[in-house]
Amino acid sequence: MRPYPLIRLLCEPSPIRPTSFDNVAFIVHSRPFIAAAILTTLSSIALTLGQTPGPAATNPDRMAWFRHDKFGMFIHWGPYSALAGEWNGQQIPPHTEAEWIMQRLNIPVKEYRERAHQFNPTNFNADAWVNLAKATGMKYLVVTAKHHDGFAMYHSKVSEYNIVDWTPFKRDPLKELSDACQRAGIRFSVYYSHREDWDDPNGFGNNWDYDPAKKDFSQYLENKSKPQLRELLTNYGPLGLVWFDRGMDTPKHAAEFADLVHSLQPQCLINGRIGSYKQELMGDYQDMTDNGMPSGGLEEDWETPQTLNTTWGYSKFDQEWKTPGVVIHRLVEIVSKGGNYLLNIGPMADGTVPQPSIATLNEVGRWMSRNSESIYGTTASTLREFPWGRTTVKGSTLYLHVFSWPADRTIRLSGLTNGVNSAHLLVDPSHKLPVASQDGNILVTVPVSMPDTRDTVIVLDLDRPPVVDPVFVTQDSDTGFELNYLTAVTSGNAKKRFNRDGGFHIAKWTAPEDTVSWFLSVSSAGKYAIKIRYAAPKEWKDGQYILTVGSHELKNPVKPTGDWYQYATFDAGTILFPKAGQYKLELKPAEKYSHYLMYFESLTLEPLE
Ligand code: FHN
Repeated sequence: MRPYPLIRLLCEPSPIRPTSFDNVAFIVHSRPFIAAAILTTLSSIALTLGQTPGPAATNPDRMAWFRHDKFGMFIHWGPYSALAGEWNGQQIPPHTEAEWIMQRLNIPVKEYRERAHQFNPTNFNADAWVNLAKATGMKYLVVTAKHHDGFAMYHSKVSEYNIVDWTPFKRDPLKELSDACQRAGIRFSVYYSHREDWDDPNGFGNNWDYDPAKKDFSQYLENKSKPQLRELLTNYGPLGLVWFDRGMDTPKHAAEFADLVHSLQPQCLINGRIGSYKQELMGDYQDMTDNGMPSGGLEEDWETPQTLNTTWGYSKFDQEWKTPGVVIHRLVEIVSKGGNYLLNIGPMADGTVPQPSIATLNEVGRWMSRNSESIYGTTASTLREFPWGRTTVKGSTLYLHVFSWPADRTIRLSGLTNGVNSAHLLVDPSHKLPVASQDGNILVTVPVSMPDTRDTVIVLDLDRPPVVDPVFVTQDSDTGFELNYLTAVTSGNAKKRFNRDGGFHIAKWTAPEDTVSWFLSVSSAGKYAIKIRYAAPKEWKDGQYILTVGSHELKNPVKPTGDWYQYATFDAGTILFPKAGQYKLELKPAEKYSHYLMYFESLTLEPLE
């Protein structure tokens, strides 16, 4: 079939002409906002400030499997699974993580250890878990080797407080899981709580049994945490990744753990929770907050850990199971935004997986067995979210994931400038679907009834990888513009990123070629006040930024705001849009710096008169 002609949206960038800006004038305000300069101690972060900015070890080679696989199984399992949300007649509060029971109910170490003594999961079958992951379409598995309770779920020589030496079970589930993963072709990985340990007198977190003033954290690190990590990296074959949690407070400690991992297994990935959540995130990729879903557009590798009900470890009280449809939609949503889905199961004390989890995962697996081509190896879609569903991309193939079947049998795609060679149902390539273009939209005609009521996937064979028109930010007649990472177009090293404190921002830009642009559809001519919101530690104070519209330029210094993610708003001058129309606004570093320009959050343009 001949490709359809190039289709363009009405609001395309071409009408933007230099002449649009002829009358634009900038006036630099001399009264900048005073930032809330909370200059907390910066000594602990000085280490990373001098280094090349950015996540410590993003290595495309190492990342290849992670970028392809998309879907993993998380397993939270330990002595807390036997308590199942209750201890001595006391129940953990609703929606509390059951694996936190020791801390929530301040169970004394002695008593928790007694309960751990009785842990005997005689029905544990590693192949059953791994086969469940495989049948669901999951490609990697991350199991708790040690959670915050300090109990090792593998045979550790470092501490007898482990499942082999401390319980009647006497087997090493991690060894069995690692072997089962190898048999099934699933990538084996471990979760290790490296900072938090409620059993160790020097570990972080237990202040009900141990006096924090008497703790020697380095003793814990050197005598338990690092040696146990070394065991895991030595005795369980190649690990896909080490999943750290509740990061180290100092970059120095985090770097020691990262070095340990890479000295023993150079290909092993490290998640972003290895270091402090309040500083520049380290690791090969970033984890969203628990059950977190970004609005979209992130330009770094990421994953979101999510629960199947509301807790990670098993709780007999929590029956709020997600349906297969919800899980499939989340998987697609995450993958359409370029992320990985790490979906948790919380096995019970006897080693079996709760039946509702199995039922849901089996259904998801059925969907994956027909549609996984639209998940594995795909990349984020730059198309907008549509009311009917989401899109994923693989080269010149665009997958339309239709969650709601259109009553008029027409799927409308706006913003895509490509030609379309053909369209068909993924489950039936011989079933070609008619494609047309109308008013800048691509229209795909679908059958009357929805073949898969959860998500029917339609495959579009495009003339080249998708090229999407930029989004024009519009304004109501009397309000201004809010410009943030979502509508920004980045180039060079400027990247849209996640951070634990501020949510999302733009970072990694260090030179004038690292630009961030917005396309504005200005409906009210006139003067606008510009406010810029960002965070910048004091070491970035020599930076200057340039705002450009056409040939008009505004240069301002970057003012330190205090700590890493301490955002503040500053006046950045004014701008005159002489007439209604379309404009491009660009923000960039004025010169090359040895650090990021700023953690940019937003620009607002407020009409002045
Ligand atoms: O405290 C833990 C929690 O128990 C669980 O392990 C989750 C999984 O992402 N991580 C921590 C909280 O963020």
